[in-house]
Amino acid sequence: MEMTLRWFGNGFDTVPLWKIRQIPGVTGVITTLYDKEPGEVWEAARIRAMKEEVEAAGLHVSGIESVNVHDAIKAGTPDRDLYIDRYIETLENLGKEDIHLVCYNFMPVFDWTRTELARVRPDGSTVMAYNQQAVDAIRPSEMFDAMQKDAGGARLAGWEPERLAHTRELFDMYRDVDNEKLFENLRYFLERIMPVCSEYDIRMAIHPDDPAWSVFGLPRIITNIGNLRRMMEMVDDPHNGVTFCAGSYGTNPENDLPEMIRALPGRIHFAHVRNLKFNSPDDFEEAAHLSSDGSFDLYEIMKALYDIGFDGPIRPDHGRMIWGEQAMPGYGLYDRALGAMYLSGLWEAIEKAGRE
Ligand SMILES: [Mn+2]
Repeated sequence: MEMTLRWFGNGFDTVPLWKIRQIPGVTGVITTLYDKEPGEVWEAARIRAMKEEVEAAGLHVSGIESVNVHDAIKAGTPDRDLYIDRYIETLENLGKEDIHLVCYNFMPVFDWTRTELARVRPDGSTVMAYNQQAVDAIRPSEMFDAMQKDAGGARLAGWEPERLAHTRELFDMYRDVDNEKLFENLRYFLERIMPVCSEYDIRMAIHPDDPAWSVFGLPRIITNIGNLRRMMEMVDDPHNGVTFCAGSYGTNPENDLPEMIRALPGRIHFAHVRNLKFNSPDDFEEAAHLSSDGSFDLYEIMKALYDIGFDGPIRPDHGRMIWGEQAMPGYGLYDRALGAMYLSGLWEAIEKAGRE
């Protein structure tokens, strides 16, 4: 495995590359062109400039998170082929620049959903949290405003204001899309992009829906092992793989995380490893990575990744906001650096024990 950190790019991320370079063991970043809207082609020159900037800091681009998929593709509207052509062009440009991992998601309208971006924990740190009653009490059109207000001016990944200004139209687009239709649209998309992925050896790594159930009645399919198996089988190509995000699958306590990992050898291309703390079945908050701070056994998660021979990038995921840091919710430096060290420590111990 390679330890990495997500980086949103100069001008968007509060964390500079030189600080990431100083986290022991972190050799790469998972980055993006944050100003690109879904459906836009990523030009070769922009990709090259991003790569050169990262390499000048002594790091390398381990993968892209994310190249977002246009709603026309997810909803399967008649103009989807145009957007798939553009997606293919972006993949081609990434492949030519020697980038071989792309994370994406297939969530309609809303990306990841939280009801609080800064819940205060007993130690004074703040974290993102989710409460089902709070979601049930709000209209979808209010969700974006609530998130934006809490974000304190930060641009939230997956919550592009340009796109979400049209929440109502977006909901209309998905009116006739149920889980079956969404699966079908995903299959169509994957079948069209697999040739370019094979040509440039680009591993596509779908990110799970977060939380792992339907929100506001919208269809959601990347939620459990049964659906993942279906997705792997419907386009049976090693380039059709997953991002194993512990915090997203873990929102549903029925998902046995180590068991899921063991069921997906060769198809996990990227891992997000973090912890959640459940206060009740309907309420969870993000915790420190340390197992004892939350509800997951991070040792067992890392052990399962080790046992299946996982060799892709891992990144610590959402961190708490600690030590007075001001940053995009979930994406400060300090707690993610602690997370990276903890995960590296677990990995070292597992690896050495495995050699005995
Ligand atoms: Mn994730």
